[in-house]
Amino acid sequence: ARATVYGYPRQGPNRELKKAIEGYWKGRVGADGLRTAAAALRRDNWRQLADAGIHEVPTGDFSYYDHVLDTSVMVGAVPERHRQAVVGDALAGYFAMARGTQDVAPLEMTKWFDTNYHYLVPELGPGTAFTADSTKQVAEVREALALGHTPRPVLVGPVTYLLLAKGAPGAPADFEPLSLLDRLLPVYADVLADLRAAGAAWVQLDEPALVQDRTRGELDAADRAYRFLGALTDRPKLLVASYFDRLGEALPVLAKAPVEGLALDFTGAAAANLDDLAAVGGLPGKRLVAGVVDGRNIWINDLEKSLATLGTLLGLAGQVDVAASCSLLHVPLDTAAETDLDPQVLRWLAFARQKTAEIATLARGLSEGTEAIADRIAANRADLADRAASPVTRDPAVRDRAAAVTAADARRSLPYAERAAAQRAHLELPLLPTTTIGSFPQTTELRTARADLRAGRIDRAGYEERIKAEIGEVIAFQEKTGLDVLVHGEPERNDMVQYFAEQLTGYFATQHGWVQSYGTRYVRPPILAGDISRPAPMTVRWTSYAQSLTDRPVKGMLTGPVTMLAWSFVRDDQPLGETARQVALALRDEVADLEAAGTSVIQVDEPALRETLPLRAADRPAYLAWATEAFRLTTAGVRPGTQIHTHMCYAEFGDIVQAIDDLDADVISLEAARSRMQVARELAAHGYPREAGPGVYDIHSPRVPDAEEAAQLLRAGLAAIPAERLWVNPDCGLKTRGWPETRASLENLVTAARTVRAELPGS
Ligand code: THG
Ligand code: ZN
Repeated sequence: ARATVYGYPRQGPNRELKKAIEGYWKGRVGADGLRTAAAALRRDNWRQLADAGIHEVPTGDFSYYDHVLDTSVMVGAVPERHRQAVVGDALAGYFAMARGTQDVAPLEMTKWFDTNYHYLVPELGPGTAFTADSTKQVAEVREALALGHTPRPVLVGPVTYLLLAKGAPGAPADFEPLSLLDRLLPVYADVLADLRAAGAAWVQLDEPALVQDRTRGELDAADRAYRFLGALTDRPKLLVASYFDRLGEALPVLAKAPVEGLALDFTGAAAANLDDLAAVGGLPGKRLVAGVVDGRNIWINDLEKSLATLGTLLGLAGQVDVAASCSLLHVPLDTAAETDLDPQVLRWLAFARQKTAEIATLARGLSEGTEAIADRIAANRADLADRAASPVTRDPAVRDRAAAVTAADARRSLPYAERAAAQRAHLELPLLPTTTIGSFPQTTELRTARADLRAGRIDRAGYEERIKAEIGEVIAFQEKTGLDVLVHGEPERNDMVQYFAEQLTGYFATQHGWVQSYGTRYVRPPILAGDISRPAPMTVRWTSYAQSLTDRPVKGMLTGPVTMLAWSFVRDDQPLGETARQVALALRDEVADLEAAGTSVIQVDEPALRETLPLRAADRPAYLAWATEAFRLTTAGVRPGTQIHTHMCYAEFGDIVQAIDDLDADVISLEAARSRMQVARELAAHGYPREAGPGVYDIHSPRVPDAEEAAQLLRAGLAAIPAERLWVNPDCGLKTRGWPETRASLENLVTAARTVRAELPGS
């Protein structure tokens, strides 16, 4: 058995890649400088992998921005509007596709399956003509060979590529990108021939889209694709890789395809692949790459359990190799950089570098017998036992409280209609009330103040003076502009998850645990390691301070339990629903404290509710049940007159409208400006009974909508939702925007609300 990985973090130990690319964008680094920096990072990664005992290193997984975008370039799927830029300067054109320019919009970005990584959506149409450009893939193979490695190029497979694409602007509404398969396959054939000529013995084709529910037609397309590619004579050996779940109905298709290898995920629920594989008679004579190390969470592997799985698999394939379940792109680089983390907790963690070592150890154990790795197994057993028995992971008070939760705890005391009357009397808001989503611009001064505090250049009192001054300005601006429900602007928060994680017992923060979210943007997901409790109020002080400056209601702002889990590394030793319940109870206390301090409007954001939806429909009801229960547990303890808001920001709500309803929030704000209020119509079609604020201002662009444009969106909203239940707000928080466009846009938003109010019957 050999050890292998499908991909490695791209950024480098100190996010050197981010710095080089952003430097190139600002003109501080030339194209050659960027290429040199990137080559050095690839060299260091391959060296690290080879030294750890990885025998075939991945190539082509590196990217300046995104590997799906790289695939679009590889197959020549460059949208018309980016052609000119690409022809002029390939690198500049590449970034034009990724980020847009003054004149052209970028490709759309969306979530990579249920991870927090975002890819650029290929735009294809009936007229798309694919052409092979294997330059990048071939160059990386040559580079790795020159450094003495055995490269295995990793490509997005043709079926997944098409299933992730969308119709280009102007394509017929019923256009299906998968209909282009027969045109795309010869281009893959050209690339495979080039890779063989360059010296690649194996190529990996990633097909994670096949772990989702697929139609017969889509499974047939996969069958056709791999019969075509398998039948080619001028090609390397093919390893088709699946990950993020079990292959299900696609397993028999790929098992009988004329390819030399298959990679399967055996972690978590995907362990069902084991029985499924046995049921199809295994992979006789083929290579099976077994993903037994969790590639997207950060806990150490249970080596003995993995060895047992691997042992079973030995009887099911010609050759069994060991890998992580997916690319290591989704975990931070190295626990050794975490010098501030509790050393006990550190022993429970494996980042990319440690996972690589685990994979190599398992491969050795499989080949040479467990005695060869006896010392590792003993140490692993001790670390696992330490974690299981630690008071960090088991706090009896938290467990007793969670076990005592009743259905009534997750139910408001009165139905919406009666609450709404109490809230109307209490809040005295006009029709079409105006508000914002919570955050105001995170200025350079604020970031600098936080960095100064961390570095000891200013003390806590100095920092807090800065925050107070900012809150004062944000409140004064909102009063002057005429907004109805105000916010404090969140100047004290770095990230909406990290800020709370830092204050909850059971959570641990990293210093260098960066994970790519998109392009050069990274997040540092906190680690939810233990039972969760809240030692002290987290937000009451700043919310109360803001309320002391105004007579209008100031909204309290919290991140909901589902999003707290979705954007963290979550413990894997108990069901997610139990962890969500603990977080919900901690947040419930925060809600109670806010209410007791006089906050009558409290918003609990759940932007991640949609993105964590399980990949397979059969798994969704159970997820939605615990997710909505956790939200209700967070919010249901308040008085009828206290108004609960929530916020979500994804374009596709269609498949979770019922879940949105089940949250029983009094008011929901949603992203809607780009889709011209489509969400409002979807809510109306569902019969959504409560209040909603479909966004009338697209905050993802610096463009300022004028008052008439916002008024028109509002009128479109009114066509779906009656005035008594319609709110006026932007699409999302304003933290990524600058002050000038924020000021102008919110002034126009208030003007629009006033204009449309005056048009209402009876006014
Ligand atoms: N927080 C977390 N996850 C998220 C988002 C978030 N996932 C989805 C979405 N929002 C991703 N969006 C972004 C937007 C900006 C940045 C990262 C993810 C970003 N990062 C800074 C950077 O890379 O320079 C670092 C920020 C920091 O200092 O922490 O700008 O809002 N958890
Ligand atoms: Zn949002």
